[in-house]
Amino acid sequence: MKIHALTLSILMSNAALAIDVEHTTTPIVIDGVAESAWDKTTWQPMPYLMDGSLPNSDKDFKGRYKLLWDENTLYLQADITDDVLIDTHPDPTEKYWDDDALEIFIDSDASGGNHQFNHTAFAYHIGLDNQAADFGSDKKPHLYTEHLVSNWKRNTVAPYNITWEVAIKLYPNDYQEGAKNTPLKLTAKQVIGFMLAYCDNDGSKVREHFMGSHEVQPVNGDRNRGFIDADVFGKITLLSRK
Ligand SMILES: [Ca+2]
Ligand SMILES: [Ca+2]
Ligand SMILES: [Ca+2]
Ligand SMILES: [Ca+2]
Repeated sequence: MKIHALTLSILMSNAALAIDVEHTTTPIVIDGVAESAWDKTTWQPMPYLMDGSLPNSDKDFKGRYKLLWDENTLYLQADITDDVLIDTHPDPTEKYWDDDALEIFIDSDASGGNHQFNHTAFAYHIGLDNQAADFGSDKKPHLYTEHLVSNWKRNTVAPYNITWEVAIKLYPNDYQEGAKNTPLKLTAKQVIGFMLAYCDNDGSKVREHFMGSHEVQPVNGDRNRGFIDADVFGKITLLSRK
């Protein structure tokens, strides 16, 4: 019976991962404070270990998130519990994955495939300084902070969780490095590749926990595939306008 219950819970969690995203008629203010427009959406979990060790969810790390959309923007609210906030690399393009970072994976047309050194998909590593880094076509890290607006606030009461809001613009598959690129208009029924993760370091030399919203199948034991392969992202569907 125990195995059946476990199997059922895995099936249910995977079914819940095909996420429908509600439209918002009110733009979200990116200030790290959740406004009432968020109330109509449900929380999605981030329970999957992709690298490092599994954290204690009481205070070391726990995360969940919500999504909304309008014509120009995909909105994300993450609710993050993390006992130690750390940013030991002041250069936002240096080892950003070893600082605390919210990592948003976006594949605007769900094309999938290898995106490590191209922009058919993005892996935005947003540091505590709200800068967003990813690899460019020259195989070096670059900032793509202009693609989004990010802001977070830490709650003043235990467990001192963080409300982290991000407004993201989406770009087409033919995004050109260093050129003027026009963000996509979002439309109802659009299907987008999406995954969310958090890099948690609390003082170690390297990242301690890398937790994500989707279960990644390991390749040679490695589940840290999202920054390379958009096939491991989940999918979200934009619901009709209100
Ligand atoms: Ca807000
Ligand atoms: Ca932690
Ligand atoms: Ca794509
Ligand atoms: Ca941390």
